[in-house]
Amino acid sequence: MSEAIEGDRTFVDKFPEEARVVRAALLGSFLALTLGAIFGIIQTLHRTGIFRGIISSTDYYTSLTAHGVFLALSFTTFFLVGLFTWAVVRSLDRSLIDIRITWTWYGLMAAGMTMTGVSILAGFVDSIDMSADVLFTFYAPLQAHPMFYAGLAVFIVGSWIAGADWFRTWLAWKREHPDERIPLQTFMVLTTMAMWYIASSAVAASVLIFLLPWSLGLIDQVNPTLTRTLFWFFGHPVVYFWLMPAYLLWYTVLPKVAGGRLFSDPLARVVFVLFLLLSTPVGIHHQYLDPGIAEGFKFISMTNTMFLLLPSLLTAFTVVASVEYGARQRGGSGLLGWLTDLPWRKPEFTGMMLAGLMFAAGGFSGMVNAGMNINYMIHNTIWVPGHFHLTVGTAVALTFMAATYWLWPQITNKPIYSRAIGLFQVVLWFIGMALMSNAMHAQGIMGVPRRTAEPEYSGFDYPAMFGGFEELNIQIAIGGTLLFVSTVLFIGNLVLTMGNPKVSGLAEPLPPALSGPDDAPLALDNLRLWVGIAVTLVVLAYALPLAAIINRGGLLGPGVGTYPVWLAPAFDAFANSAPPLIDAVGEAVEVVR
Ligand code: HAS
Ligand code: CU
Repeated sequence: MSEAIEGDRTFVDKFPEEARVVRAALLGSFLALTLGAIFGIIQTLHRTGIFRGIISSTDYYTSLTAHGVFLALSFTTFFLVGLFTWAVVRSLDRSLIDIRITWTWYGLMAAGMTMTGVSILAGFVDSIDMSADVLFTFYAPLQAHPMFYAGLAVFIVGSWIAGADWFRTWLAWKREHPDERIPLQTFMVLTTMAMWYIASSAVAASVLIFLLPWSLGLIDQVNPTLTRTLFWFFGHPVVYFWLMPAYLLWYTVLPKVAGGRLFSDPLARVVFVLFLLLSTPVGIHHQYLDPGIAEGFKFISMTNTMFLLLPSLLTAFTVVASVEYGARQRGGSGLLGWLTDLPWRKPEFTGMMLAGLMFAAGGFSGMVNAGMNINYMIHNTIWVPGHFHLTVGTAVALTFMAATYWLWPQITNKPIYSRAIGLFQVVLWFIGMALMSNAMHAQGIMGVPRRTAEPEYSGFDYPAMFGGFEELNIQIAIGGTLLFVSTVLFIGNLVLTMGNPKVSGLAEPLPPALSGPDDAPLALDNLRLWVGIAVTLVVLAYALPLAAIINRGGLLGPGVGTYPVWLAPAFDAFANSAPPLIDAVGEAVEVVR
């Protein structure tokens, strides 16, 4: 087969088996997106007081948990596993080792998320004795039905096997290509997964050792500070687990879509290594207001967080430089004039660019969060949801949706039903989020709490800042509604795309970087070295705080022995029988004398 024809083959032509897995993962992701969006519109109308007729305020937490788990955990992760499978197979140009293993992890993840989802949704049905209103952060003292935790455990194990699948495929490739550098997309997948193994170990421990046995009644109580700390050990790096696939797309797909090439492959590798090193030893920045952790540990976490800004600032530079290169290739000129020479009519391009622009704002609100003293002002206010709707809700979600317009045809051979609707949809997301998130930030500064069904309090007026409470509520509701409409358009467009006939000629090969992998020092590809340093940093950041928490509050909370409750009767029987036994022995000794 000639090279030209080879280049014309899409991913699904070359790897039909893998394409099926990628499609299944993306469909799982979009199902979660649909469910999450429904709870989103319910909430936005409920908490702003525009319409409170769909759920009662007591069901608000069931809805909020469903919204968070379906969108933040499920939509993101299913998209990630689909994208990573595509990226590894595409960049290694090689099939996965054993597709049965691939389907196994997919099945585990789907089964786990179904269990978790069912346990949450059951909370709406009074006749079923099951609920999991623990929000997407699920730490104690909130307690869920055991099925919630069991589902999460199965889901996480599935993701671990997925990582192993990609690592093994890379190792097999390495044996076939001993002298070659790790292709960039595979490098990004491997560093992300190495970070994921480190981060998720803590939440797996928390679920399996504490939360699940506690919810099953095997242990009586847990140490809440400990489960919170283990959660945030995972809860911060998980945000980069969502972001890194978006970065993979910004680095490797966006420049191509812009008509250019990636500016620097080595710099991209540096960014992913920095994420591997620095994502985990910072989780305590979510706990600045937790009383059980010493200020010094919080300060260390803040310092590490400020270093963690670096990879994103590097990304802003590299990605914009690559896009500018594309514009200049198309004849763009001038200091900013090149911006007009970009393909703004392409939904994949405009969507990813708007996602990047929003992330610049989300990054700045992240810097505010990260400052220990300013954090006291915004913590637990609706500012924080404002922040993460810019980051995970736009930088990540909008990038995933935009990239779908580019990726879907290559894994199905079907052109998108309407690219014009796609363009409208991504712009609508941007406008909706700009309204909603800006108003959330403003309300947060007024002190409006997050995670509250009815944040208006009788006899209390929030101080007017950049607009009154009511006015900002309306902005939130309009923004939230536009986001819902945007999601409906995205899903509708995709469903109609599925009805399109298959065509040929949809292949979009990715060009090599301007400065390629050979310009990068070999040490960058030494994954063992980076994992070693990452683990060391985590130990340095967490060993002392965890030891202090356990020392003060015990493994299972203050005043509780470290044995399971079901053993307690045996211990009691033993303790009660001991004194009479000792007496009896004493008497017997007397008698013998
Ligand atoms: Fe965050 C809370 C600090 C990034 C998600 N964050 C959260 C929560 C979530 C979340 C979900 O320190 C709430 C958890 C909960 O329920 O309680 N966050 C940061 C910092 C960063 C950051 C310092 N967060 C993220 C990302 C997320 C995410 C990414 C998801 C994907 N965050 C915090 C802190 C809290 C927090 C505290 C706790 C708050 C509290 O008190 O509860 C940084 O990583 C941000 C760095 C980013 C930048 C921006 C660089 C700009 C770029 C744009 C390039 C432009 C392009 C387009 C490509 C420095 C890369 C150009 C376009 C043209 C037209 C030219
Ligand atoms: Cu964080």
